[in-house]
Amino acid sequence: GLSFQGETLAEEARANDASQPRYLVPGLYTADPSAHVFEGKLYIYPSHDIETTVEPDDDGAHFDMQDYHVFSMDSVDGEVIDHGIALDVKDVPWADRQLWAPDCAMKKGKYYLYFPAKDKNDIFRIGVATSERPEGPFKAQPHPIAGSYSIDPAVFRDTDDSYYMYFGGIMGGQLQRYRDNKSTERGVLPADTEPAICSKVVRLSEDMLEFAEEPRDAVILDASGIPLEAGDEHRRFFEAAWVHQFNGKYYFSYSTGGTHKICYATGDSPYGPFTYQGVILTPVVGWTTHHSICEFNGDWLLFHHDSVPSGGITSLRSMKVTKLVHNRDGTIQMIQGSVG
Ligand code: FUB
Repeated sequence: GLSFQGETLAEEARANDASQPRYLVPGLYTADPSAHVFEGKLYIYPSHDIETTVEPDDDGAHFDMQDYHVFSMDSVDGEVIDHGIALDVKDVPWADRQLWAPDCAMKKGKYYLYFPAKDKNDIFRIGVATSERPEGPFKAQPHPIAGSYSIDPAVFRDTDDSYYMYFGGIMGGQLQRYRDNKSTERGVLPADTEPAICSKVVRLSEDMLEFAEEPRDAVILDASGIPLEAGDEHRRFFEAAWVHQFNGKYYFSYSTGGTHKICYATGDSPYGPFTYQGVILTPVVGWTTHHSICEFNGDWLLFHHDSVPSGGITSLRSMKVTKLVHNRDGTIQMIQGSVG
């Protein structure tokens, strides 16, 4: 009847309105979407979630991903093209399992896919694979990046064409096992009143295949200039770093892990320090939250994921896109996640 038709039309209107979240790939579980504009199109580099018999544990063993697909779109409400398998764990000589959140960068017409995986000793490292095309296929380097550790690489191209990688994630991401870029005996989290563990930031080498220096801490300060404390679980960094630039400022955004928020902090240098500003995305359905931010055809977009389409299964996520708005004062308007 009429009301049914009314609902259908309302749903269609919603599907065509980019200010409402849009699930991008109904047929495949995808997460941690890193989006970039390459060759005038949107390219998305997500994790590829799969059903697994691996038992869930606190280290995230059930996030047992084995390959990456790359997606592209001509417009934010246009068709999403699945370019198929861009890299498979069996073609990465050093990697054993768990292809977690990747990112891609372009330099001089070449494409570099950065990805975390556990090596044969169950230690997360970050690898790089190269291609002539943004959609791949990518060919992995024989070894992980020397000096790399932990997870979630995100590569930011600065206005002077230097490239910086942000990386790290605590708990299952193993970042707590390191101090001063060295592995410690076991991973101990700092006491609640000690400074929080920071995301790492490192400039990449000219050839994009190595670190050009020792990774540094991307420190997040509170409004009075004091580093956030480890016990400040609603604001401190957990994983999923991303950096974008707006009006000359560097915006460092990240997940708070167990409090399930995407927050952001701003600074004047790609190295930070960054001053905490607020929440970009409130909690979504599923334990993890992970995003990217990019500008395309004059719109700022937030790519993220949730577990709504899988009925709430944390390791079966679906990526979505919604518009993001910077206010005139440089703050970002908070976006409501799928919880509440
Ligand atoms: O997708 C696997 C891991 O879950 C990512 O690397 C984290 O950021 C979290 O989203």
